[in-house]
Amino acid sequence: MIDLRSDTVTKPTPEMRAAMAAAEVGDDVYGEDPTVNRLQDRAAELFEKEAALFVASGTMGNQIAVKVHTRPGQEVIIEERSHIYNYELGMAAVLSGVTFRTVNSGDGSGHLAWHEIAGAFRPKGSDHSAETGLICLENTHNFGGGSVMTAAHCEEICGNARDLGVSIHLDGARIFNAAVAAETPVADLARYCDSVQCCLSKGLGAPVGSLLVGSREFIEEALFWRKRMGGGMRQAGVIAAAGLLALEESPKRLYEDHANARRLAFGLAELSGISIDAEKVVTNIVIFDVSGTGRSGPKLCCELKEQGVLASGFGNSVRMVTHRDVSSGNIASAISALKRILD
Ligand code: TLP
Repeated sequence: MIDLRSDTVTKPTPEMRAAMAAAEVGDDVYGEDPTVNRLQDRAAELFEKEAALFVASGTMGNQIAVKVHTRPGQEVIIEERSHIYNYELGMAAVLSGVTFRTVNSGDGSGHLAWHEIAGAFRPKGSDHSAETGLICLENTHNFGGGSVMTAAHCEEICGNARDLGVSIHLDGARIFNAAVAAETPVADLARYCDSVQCCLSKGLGAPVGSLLVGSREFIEEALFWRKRMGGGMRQAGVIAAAGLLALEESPKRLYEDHANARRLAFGLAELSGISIDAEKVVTNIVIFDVSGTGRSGPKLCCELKEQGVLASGFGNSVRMVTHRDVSSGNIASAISALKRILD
């Protein structure tokens, strides 16, 4: 099977497994796991923020951030197709008691322009409306097709938000993909954000875990919420050891996934009934419209599965994600499989 459903399917490398077996560990709830501490320190250093916290998943990192930044009854401004809004099971309502004000990014990229955010802003003190408590960004934007928000764009949003006294959380599940595509360090892509969540278990290939980074005060509060959510993981150095390798080594090879995604996108653009702007594919996510094939996304994915290719279908679209465990040969095979189905 050629598995293009997500970059979450990557398996740990032999080096990761060796590092996990040899990891020095302690009880992380006492703050005594040296490998977890090294991972957190290294993340804080890479993002040039004061502190970092190792959490079980991207969802946990994002939801802790929403909790720490907001008070119940506030509103969070967020792009309509964002992960925090769509795919975290309504947890912001459950844990933080906030509502979302979603905004559609006019250019389709998933990255809101400041004027789009400003139009949704609600000040404190209204008799009727919930005040804006937080703005969430996503880089790369998953359902924007892995699109990248530049450092300048992020800086403009953060500067304006600061003037309004609103914090910014960045869902940087794939921020290293953004950094490679933009040839910009992750620190610059997240410089003025109050917090960032970065997944180790997607393109970076670790089996488990995410990092939440921010100010010391923010991380101290985040630590309480991680524990309350059952995220105190004891000898977590066993998984943090893979995370350290993911952080140090994996970004160096992400350009290969991006090249494969482009190869895939240009191959797909040739097929009848498929609609995609291949030029817009700059990281590892390829989303294409299949309505011209007379099939829905899920239906086409069922047919692809019979041909040995796994992809995700939703509505009229299909998503394919490249990662370390798919080669350029696999990409050529996936395109041929689709061609066989459509011919
Ligand atoms: N994304 C998964 C699915 O949940 C859709 C995927 O296959 O892409 N932020 C972003 C932008 C994400 O794409 C994801 C996972 C998360 C957060 C959540 O991370 P986890 O799965 O570790 O909770």
